[in-house]
Amino acid sequence: MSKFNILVLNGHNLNLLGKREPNIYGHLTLEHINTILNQEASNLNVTLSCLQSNHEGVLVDYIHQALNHHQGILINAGAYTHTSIAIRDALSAVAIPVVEVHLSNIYKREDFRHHSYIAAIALGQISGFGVESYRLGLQALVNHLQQELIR
Ligand code: CA2
Repeated sequence: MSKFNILVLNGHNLNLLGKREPNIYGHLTLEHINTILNQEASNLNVTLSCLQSNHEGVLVDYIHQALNHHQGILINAGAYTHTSIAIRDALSAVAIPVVEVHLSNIYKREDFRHHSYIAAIALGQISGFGVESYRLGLQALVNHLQQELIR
């Protein structure tokens, strides 16, 4: 059985993690989060491609390029979560299982963060657990892919 390849996508400003607003987003850098995720991936026997962009169209391109390369997508689209029909349409178009994650609990924050364009086309959403949101999201995504294989 070949290993699942998971695309981990981070949207704009997430490259600033650990460098700004640690009261909201914590002290871990994105590089550190990716290291933790790669450790979890090796426990789960999957491989990761971790990408970040501050540009909506680049994120759409990464999603398109996932076709035939990745079996699942773990995404924190940042503020694009609340604005981007383009990213939602790209995720729908490639039809690769998606789990949406957020470091902060978006429902405890401003009203404009309460709506996600991605949630309705995702397997599920995990929000509010810091780096654990990513780890739990990866576990849920891999579990889903493994269940699909034996069905
Ligand atoms: O909680 C999350 O993970 C968010 O996706 C983060 C987004 C925010 O717009 C969403 O509503 C919730 C913002 C990412 C910005 O990241 C920064 C990191 C450090 C300093 C400043 C921004």
